[in-house]
Amino acid sequence: MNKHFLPISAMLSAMAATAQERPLNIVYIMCDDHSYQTISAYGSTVNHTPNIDRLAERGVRFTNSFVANSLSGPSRACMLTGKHSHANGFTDNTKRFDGSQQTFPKLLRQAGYQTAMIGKWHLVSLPTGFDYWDILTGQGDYYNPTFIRSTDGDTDHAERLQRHGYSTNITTDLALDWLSRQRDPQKPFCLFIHHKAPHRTWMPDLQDLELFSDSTYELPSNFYDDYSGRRAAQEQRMTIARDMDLVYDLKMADRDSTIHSFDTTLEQWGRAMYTQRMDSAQQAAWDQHYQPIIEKFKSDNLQGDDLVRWKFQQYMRDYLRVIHSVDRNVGRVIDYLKDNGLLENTLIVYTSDQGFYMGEHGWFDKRFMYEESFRTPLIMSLPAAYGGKQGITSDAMVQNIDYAPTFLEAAGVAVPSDIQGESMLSEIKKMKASKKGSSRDRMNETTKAKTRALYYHYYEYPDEHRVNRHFGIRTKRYSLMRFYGDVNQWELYDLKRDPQNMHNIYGKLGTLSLTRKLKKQLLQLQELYDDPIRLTVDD
Ligand code: SGN
Ligand code: CA
Repeated sequence: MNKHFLPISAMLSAMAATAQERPLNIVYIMCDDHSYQTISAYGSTVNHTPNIDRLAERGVRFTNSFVANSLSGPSRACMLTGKHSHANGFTDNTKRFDGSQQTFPKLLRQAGYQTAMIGKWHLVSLPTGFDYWDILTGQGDYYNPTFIRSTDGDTDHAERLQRHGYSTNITTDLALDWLSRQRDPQKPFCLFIHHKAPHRTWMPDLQDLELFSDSTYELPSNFYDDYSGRRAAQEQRMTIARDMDLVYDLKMADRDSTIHSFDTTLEQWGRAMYTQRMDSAQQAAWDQHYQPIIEKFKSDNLQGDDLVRWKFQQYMRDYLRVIHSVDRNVGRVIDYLKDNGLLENTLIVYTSDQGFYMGEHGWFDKRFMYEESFRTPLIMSLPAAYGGKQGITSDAMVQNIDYAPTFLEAAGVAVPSDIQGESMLSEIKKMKASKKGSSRDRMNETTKAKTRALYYHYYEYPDEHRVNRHFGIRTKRYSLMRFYGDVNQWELYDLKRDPQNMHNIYGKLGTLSLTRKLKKQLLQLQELYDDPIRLTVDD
């Protein structure tokens, strides 16, 4: 039969078959410290992120997405290896990643993928498993940042170079340049775009400085948390009131140095940060925005709670400006893929290395197994031809150790048995699976992901914000955590009644059998994952 006379349904299925045969590309966009509270697809009340929302409209938004260890380096190591921190060795930011170990980019590369890593890396050792890498040094700088690049993936060929401009724009420029000019178009690819933004000290792009200047933000309802019943929370050093610095964090680097930090080193760093890296034009634009704020701040001479409230507003404005630039750059990536015919065979992921406090408990930073920092935004947009569904929300319990097996399965690469995470692909293809499988299969698949308990272990203490070490288990309804080291304490939360982790009910009347059950499950997870640090059940 002449193909022009094929019925439309047959033509559509032929098109789908062709798309299925094209290997799937992966674009993995990860920010540093982006809170789900500041993404409109996640119900933000303070800003709009139309481009991140575009991804949610095209894919699956996970509402129960968590990390395994709420800190940058550890999170990245979990993501690369699909293993918890004790298993991949990168337990805190002082460690050095052992790049000789198995990672999913290496496995994809062996299977014929081209791999590239651009932006914040933060694993101390240089990247392995990539054909191209162009990484920010350390935490990276917002302005005129220094990169280390290897155009063939070989560390011996690495070169340092400083680039002019704003980090989020440059990282995106490099990613688009790699896509358009440097990759081999015959091969499928996996591209990491890792932004420094919106990490402390939340420095906006010059073009966004005037945004939100007139906005004021409501304090979270638990901003004045007194941390009663939670000793580790009493010990931390990450409050907006006490630990967020006027010069260093909030940019009140006045010319005559009358505004002081609570710490002289921090003040010196702050003053240097806002002068030394910028060129004269950048500096002038920066000063034009901040100097009047500095002058007003001085003349207002705020004290006590008025000062704390001012700090919160200033923090929010800068953070949201930085997010505005992230969102714009996510839009550039989506547009590029669309304009170049890549949207229909590319899995696009948007996430952060952990969540972040936007004043909840009076805090900035992360680390705790409390909700805002344990959770992380996660959106996965898989093209329809690969079974992806649009505009879906999944409440399955997922964690960043699950990304590696998900990407491997999506690429048709076998998942090694030592990977500890579980593929989320069936959640991403949920509707398709439910049409195909029997109702029993469907139940099993859904129940497992939905009722799964997650394991958490945080190690970095006392630096830098004095959050005690802790591990714990998170079921759909409860969080049980055990702080150890200087503070030895159990905490238990019923998240249905107490979603903000305000009331530690450990040891309270009526919680004994629940606690026993959760401790047993926690121990089972520690055994399953082979964590050498364990508790005894009656500990
Ligand atoms: C830096 C920050 C800390 C932050 C850590 C870890 N201080 O040390 O506030 O908690 O990074 O963040 S700063 O003075 O250097 O800004 S992480 O996301 O990279 O793990
Ligand atoms: Ca981070």
